[in-house]
Amino acid sequence: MGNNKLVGLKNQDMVKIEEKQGSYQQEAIFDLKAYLNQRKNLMEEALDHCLPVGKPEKIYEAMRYSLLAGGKRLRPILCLATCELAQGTVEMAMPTACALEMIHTMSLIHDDLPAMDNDDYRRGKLTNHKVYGDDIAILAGDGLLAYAFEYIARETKNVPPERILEVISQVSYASGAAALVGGQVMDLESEGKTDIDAQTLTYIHTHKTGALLEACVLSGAILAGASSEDRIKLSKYAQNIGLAFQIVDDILDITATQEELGKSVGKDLQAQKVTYPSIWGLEESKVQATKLIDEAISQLSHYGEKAEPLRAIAKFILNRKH
Ligand code: GRG
Repeated sequence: MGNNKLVGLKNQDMVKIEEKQGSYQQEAIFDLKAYLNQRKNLMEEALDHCLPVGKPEKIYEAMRYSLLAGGKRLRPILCLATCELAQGTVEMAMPTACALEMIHTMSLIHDDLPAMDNDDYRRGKLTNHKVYGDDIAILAGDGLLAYAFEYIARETKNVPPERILEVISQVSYASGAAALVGGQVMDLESEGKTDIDAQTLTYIHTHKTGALLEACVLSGAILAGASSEDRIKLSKYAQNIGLAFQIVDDILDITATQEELGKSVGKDLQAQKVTYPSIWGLEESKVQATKLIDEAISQLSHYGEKAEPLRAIAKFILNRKH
């Protein structure tokens, strides 16, 4: 997405987009709240069960500390919702959903370390290294990453083995140097540089944030045996919500409070980091996020009612306050 698309928006367009955000907000509050609450509770229970305390206790406690620290559980919820949309069941997708949250959590633990973003708070609690020390925090992340794949391989039931293998391949790709890790490296290398353009920023975020969100959607589809046509549509849905998610994240870093986010705010400005709002401004960033959500939802047009959860999640991503 280049800057050229962003210039020349008429006031009328802005008004329409704001009206749309408002109507998304109204629709979303009604159906989505109950759905997300129910799914979040389901995930909390599954996550609590998936990682019992073993020996040495300290490492399991550190892993559980961050895994069970709350969070929106958006990634596993996306995996379950996509599996159901593609005629699969919650049971088929649950081990993968738990594994995706383990990988997301490990990336947060490592991201918060002094060698990376150096944060004291995450999900409203002290960060892992603040409680357990840098050494155990690194190992808690490593433990969660390894266990995620063990858990998919060992616990997925009633799914043909070739689909499980494909999911493992997809999720490991999304976690590695070609995606999540690579995006983080580019992000670290961009720090302190003021000449980062929107294209580079988009590279960082499609890799650092978008790839795992896409793997959540795709793995649900793969487990259910979705056709390649469906997978293409669902991938496009995921890519659009992934980028919108990050634009909203950048906006919230400026507009939300520490209490709302459960982590330090204003970090991007403090670090003079290039973000979407720093390139486009706040209003234009909202316009762009809205367009991406519209595009995501348009990919679901011929799934009818069945796709309501994925539509609602897309709207939630746009309107979230944390
Ligand atoms: C995965 C092998 C491997 C290494 C990790 C540290 C690192 C490499 C990557 C950093 C990735 C990172 C922290 C990306 C930011 C993604 C993001 C916007 C997180 C916030 O997600 P939310 O809002 O958080 O869904 P909750 O707490 O609700 O789950």
